[in-house]
Amino acid sequence: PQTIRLEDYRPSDHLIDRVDLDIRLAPHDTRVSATLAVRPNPAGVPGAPLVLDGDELTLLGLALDGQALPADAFAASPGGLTLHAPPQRPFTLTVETQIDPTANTKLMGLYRSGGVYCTQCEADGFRRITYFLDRPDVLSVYTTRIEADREEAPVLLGNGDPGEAGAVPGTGRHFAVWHDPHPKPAYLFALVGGRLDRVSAPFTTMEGRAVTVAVYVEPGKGPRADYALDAVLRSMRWDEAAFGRPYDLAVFNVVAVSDFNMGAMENKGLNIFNDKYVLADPETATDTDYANIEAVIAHEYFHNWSGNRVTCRDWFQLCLKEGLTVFRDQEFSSDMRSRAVHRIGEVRTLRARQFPEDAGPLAHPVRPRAYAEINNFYTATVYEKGAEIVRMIRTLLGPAAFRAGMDRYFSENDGRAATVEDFLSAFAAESGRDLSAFARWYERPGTPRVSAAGSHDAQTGRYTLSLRQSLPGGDGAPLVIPVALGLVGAAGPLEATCERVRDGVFVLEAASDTITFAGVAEPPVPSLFRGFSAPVRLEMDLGDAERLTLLRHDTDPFNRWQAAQSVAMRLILDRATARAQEAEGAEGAEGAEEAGPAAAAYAAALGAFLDAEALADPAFAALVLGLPGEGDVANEMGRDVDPDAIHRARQALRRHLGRSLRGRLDPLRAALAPAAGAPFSPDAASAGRRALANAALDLLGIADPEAGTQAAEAQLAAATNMTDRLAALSVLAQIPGPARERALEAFGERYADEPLVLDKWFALQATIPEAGTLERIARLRRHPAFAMTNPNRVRALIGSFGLGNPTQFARADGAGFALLAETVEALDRVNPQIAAKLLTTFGSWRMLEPARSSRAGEILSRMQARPGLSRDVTDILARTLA
Ligand code: B3K
Ligand code: ZN
Repeated sequence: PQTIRLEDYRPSDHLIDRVDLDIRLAPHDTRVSATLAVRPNPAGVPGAPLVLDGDELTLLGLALDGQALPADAFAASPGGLTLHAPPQRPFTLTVETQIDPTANTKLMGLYRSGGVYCTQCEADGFRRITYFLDRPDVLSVYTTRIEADREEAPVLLGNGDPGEAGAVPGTGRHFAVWHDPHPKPAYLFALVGGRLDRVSAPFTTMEGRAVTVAVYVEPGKGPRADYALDAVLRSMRWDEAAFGRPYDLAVFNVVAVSDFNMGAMENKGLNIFNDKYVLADPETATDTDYANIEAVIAHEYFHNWSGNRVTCRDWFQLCLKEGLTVFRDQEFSSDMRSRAVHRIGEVRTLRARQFPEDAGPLAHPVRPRAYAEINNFYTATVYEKGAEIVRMIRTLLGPAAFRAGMDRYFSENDGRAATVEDFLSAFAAESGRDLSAFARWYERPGTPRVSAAGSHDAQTGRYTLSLRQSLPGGDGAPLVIPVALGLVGAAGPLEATCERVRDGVFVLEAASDTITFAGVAEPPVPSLFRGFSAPVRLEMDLGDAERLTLLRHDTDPFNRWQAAQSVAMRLILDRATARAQEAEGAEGAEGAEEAGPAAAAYAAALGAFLDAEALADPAFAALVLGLPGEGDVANEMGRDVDPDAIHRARQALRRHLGRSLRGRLDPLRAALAPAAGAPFSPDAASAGRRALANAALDLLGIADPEAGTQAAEAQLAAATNMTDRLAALSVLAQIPGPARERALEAFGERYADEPLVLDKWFALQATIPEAGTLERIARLRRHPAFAMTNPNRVRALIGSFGLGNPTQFARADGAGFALLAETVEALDRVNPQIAAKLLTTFGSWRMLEPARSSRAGEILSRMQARPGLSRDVTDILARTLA
């Protein structure tokens, strides 16, 4: 495939100021008539041909200023339309195309989901609707007339504000016209037609504009849309208060569909969502689902400014809208919930998804320099690391200059397609700082390492801290790294001074640097990267006792949590590497799992922590109790990874922790139980209590499987909400035996008609870390609810296996890799985008020990030899194997 490079960017030779669309929906024969107001771009090449993008289109008619074009004036194929010598003045081009939305299983362009017509145009789906300059720097004002059968599609929605609507006399059809006054790139175009229920609410903006907010869902599911509707209203208010950004149309519509390639899409005034991120009620949604709905609703809404009003010049600038909008939705969720708890969640996601990406063959800069298939760059790096960059700007500049920079960025670029340079220059202008060295964050792939060493001089009361940065494989100029830090003593935080630390932040700009604190009477424990102030790996030789001091006394909740994680990580690593060295087969007798004094000290510290604080902040306590994931441990090892050894080591530590805390678990669960008859509330405090109670149940399950089974069965029977029900089922799923099979079967039957709940059930079974799971997955693939055409089902069953079941995915016999590869190959013929995404589960294959990695390599190479793979899969394969 052809490589597209940032350095080759040049403006379009033509612009399209207005687009008038007339779309007549029909299941197989949809007709699209597009009238384009085209003019030469003064910044382009004069006299250049007009080259319109297309993808699987059938051209039915073409006219220039109302006159049919002679055959030799143009060239057309399903993949494009070229006018060899277009007029060098403004002109109108009318193009008629035919498309088949029912046959569109790629879910890009116009397609049908459960009978509902809907669209997905980002990144390049609009060219599957009509021939167009399908690039984000061509902005047009759209008017769309949608026509459909009145029975089949009583609801017709488009971008912008509604206009004329009515019947098409004598046909059983009707139409609606939508006009969007805000110029936008084609990727923000959308329409919806179908039979849908609606919930709505009024909103008045800070400017006094009256807005009607509505959420559309499958018939009968209206009540499940209330939470999402409320989340829209809260997002609108928050963006006004936090960023001064009001909404700008008379309506804001959200539509939930069941077949969707990603989470949701920010089309102007008409956000289209995967129904997983809209539908919620206590019976079917977990606390995590509620939190995700709130976050995704906010994210798409916030794009109205960061993405739509200010869009991207080209796809290399994707982080400009995505990283920024993730930052904005993280801030929103932090304000709605607990900031500390949310921050820990953000970092867990970053480490679980972005760090491995950055350490493997798919690593790329936050602003990539080249791509073969842009849809493969909607990655954790662009999104999550992109958000961390924005967060660092705020840390470096402080909240006031940050806000001023944001205001300037929005006002300078409103209605424009901007670049990362435009973004940085707004902050430079407001703060008077030179951000050119900081800009390296956008260019360098890989996770930087910062190593730290400290020494205390009791005589002078000085503490010296040396920091050194390095980027794997990189020898370029250093990065600008904000290090939020403080010192902690045996009995609490220390008041120490260092003139190079401002507002608690030292900025590491050189490859290495040393700072000195005065007034340090006792040997301190440094608390570095508070709040995870930069996306780096910190290497520091702290002892467990020092880390446990941080857990106890640090003022920074993130580093308190981090301290417990670091101790657990070292314990797991030590055991996993010792195990890996012992000739294998030693699925240790219980005796071999005897914990040493270090594990005992860790468990004792967590016990004391629970006694002191569990009930004061249950959500935080639940996080402190959690061990690093198996993937985190693998990533920390970096090479020669044996997932079985990691799994055993982690399980052993969990078991030890559970047994040590055993006496506390039942009382804790009892203390956290809601009052009988109390109504369910998805708020953060209630969710936190459930999280801690379920963490206790989980420890009970591993410490004492018999008691755990009983408690989980009881919880399953009594649960009044999906959070508690699924948590109980997850505990049972980890304990082989008839109780597990009974519970799984009953759950599957109970929710047979609830696809989103069945997804949880598929995912849970796919992640059981046992050899029998492969057989289970083969069975579930034949389940009537499973379908390759539905991305949620595929992600639930196969994606969860690849991402969440390291021992079985990376089985030594290669059977797990083979399962993934077969699915990717089959799926590639249906939906290449999802196939490519699934294939990225192989991203860390080179980290595995030689036997496993050579199996993975063989399977990937075999796939590469197959003819007819999509560009999406070909691109991921080539990079994964490179
Ligand atoms: N902007 C969309 C993602 C589009 C993905 C295209 N392959 C959703 C979001 O990030 O808000
Ligand atoms: Zn986004």
